[in-house]
Amino acid sequence: MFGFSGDGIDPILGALQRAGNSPRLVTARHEESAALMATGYAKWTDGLGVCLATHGPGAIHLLNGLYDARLDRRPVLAIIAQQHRTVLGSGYQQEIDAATLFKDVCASFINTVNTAEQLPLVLDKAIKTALATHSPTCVIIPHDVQQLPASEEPPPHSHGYVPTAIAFAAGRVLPDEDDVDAAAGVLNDGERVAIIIGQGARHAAAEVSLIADVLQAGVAKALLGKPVLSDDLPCVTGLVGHLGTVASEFLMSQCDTLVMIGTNEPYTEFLPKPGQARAVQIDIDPRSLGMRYPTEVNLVGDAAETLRMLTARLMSRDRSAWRERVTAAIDGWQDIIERRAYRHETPVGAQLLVRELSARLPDDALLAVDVGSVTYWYARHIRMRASMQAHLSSTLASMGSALPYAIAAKTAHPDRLVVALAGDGAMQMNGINELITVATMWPEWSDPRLPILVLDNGDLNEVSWEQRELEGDPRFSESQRVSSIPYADYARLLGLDGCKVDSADQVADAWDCALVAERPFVIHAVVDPAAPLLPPRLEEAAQKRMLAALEAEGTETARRAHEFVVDELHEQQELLSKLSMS
Ligand SMILES: Cc1ncc(C[n+]2csc(CCOP(=O)(O)OP(=O)(O)O)c2C)c(N)n1
Ligand SMILES: [Mg+2]
Repeated sequence: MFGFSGDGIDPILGALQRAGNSPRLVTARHEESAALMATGYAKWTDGLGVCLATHGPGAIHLLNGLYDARLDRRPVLAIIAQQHRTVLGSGYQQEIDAATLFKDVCASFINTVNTAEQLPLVLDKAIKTALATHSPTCVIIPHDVQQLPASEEPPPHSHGYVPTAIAFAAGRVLPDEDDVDAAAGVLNDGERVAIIIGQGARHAAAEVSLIADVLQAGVAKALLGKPVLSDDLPCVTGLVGHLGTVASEFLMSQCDTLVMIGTNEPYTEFLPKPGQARAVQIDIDPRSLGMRYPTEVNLVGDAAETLRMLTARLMSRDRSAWRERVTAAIDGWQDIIERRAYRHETPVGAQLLVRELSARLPDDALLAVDVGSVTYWYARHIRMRASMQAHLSSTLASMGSALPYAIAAKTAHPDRLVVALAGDGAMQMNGINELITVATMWPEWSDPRLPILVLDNGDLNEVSWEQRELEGDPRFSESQRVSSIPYADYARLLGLDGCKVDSADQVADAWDCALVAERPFVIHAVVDPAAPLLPPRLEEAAQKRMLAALEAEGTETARRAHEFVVDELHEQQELLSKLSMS
């Protein structure tokens, strides 16, 4: 349970203390972080996350982390307090209408407990609903209800009482056989098959890899699907979307058949053009089917089981020429990003830091990633493999996920290496506060290593690039500037370790130190804000907007950025042209 104290939950905290802090309460510095930790914990464990907050301001602070769970579809239970029932409606201190406030984020279940007998049934329902709907739920417990003695006995077997059980079962969801036949028909007809996977494929890596081989298909990943499949597989083109790869862009723009597995990828402009590909979609939730592409056959089912049914119906056919083109696209893209990583010297290229990390990560590492330019570098340069896992706030894309997610990872797996990747803006938003939580907790971790990379580009860089690309505006310094603070020195003040990196030749040593340090280690990397966050395909009008905006800025950084943009657009276009002629 991740939470933060307040008098509204004092009876619960007292009960936890009497129970020897079991279930365990981990205290964050801010309720938003606690809720992000609960969401992160749900992701790392593929189970339930729980957060706890007091009434009024504490409860309000939870909202963003709960929306993270809702948008990324994870089960989280929020337990919040309410003032004493005797004062509700009076406009009492810290009295808010919590049920109304949480109604949207916890739409699947929210209830106020009014008697001690009601508590078990409300908790059971809240937890089962969270697990069944992969969404956050909320239990509100007024202060005076928390103070009531809990009954040791089951409820009486009489009218007005409901006995419940803790047990939860999810069952199997399988598609209709006829639908699977129809899907197999589409795939058997396809010559150039593309697969896109999301987090819904997370228990189906072997099945995805097998069907990709049978179909000689390329596999692209949505951001949430990145940890699902090893980047070392020869069919994997990398991510799709604005932060995706040119190899995925080739795959999506040239395929004649599309298989979507457990994904709600929002950037549909990077999928095939509607009408270009015949499409089959697999999702466990029928509400998601046909919601991102005009699909021809929709299969409701568990990804692994559905893929097994589907693969058994496929005919073998020579599609090796297509697979060779996909492989050439992957190779071409790898050359491009390698060059990009080594292009910047001083300031250092953030890509170099992430790439050098990737080469050093053990197979069971856990990566907690933030929202910002680092998301691009994680997407493009980290090679997921074996039992590595990585999580971030993807659909809500809330800044400030890295540190809370890292703490949740260490809480779930104190024996594994966890690495956090964050921007300077995210670090100043909540990261430096949660570094205090890290400083409190690390001595109890059996593997105390937690390298934290802070990309100090002095900028809210991702948005600066969005200002240029989407609005054609020059970077607005007043809204974008981030002051540099000594992150590594601050870490050392807290009893952690750290170092500052401001040239390319220090990068390897920094990682080598951080990865063997006997305590959490902050790498304060002063990085180049001029590295462009280019999508794999950029329309000509947007290219012009972006370049004009950079010209209008008139700074040395903008001049360098302009040069990089021209060069990188050219190399992307060159690769795409070469591939489409092959
Ligand atoms: C809570 C929140 N506020 C604002 C944004 C909009 N936003 C997306 S990325 C970004 C910049 C992040 O800056 P930083 O952490 O320094 O990373 P950088 O892109 O500079 O590497 C902002 C402001 C957001 N996604 N979440
Ligand atoms: Mg920044």
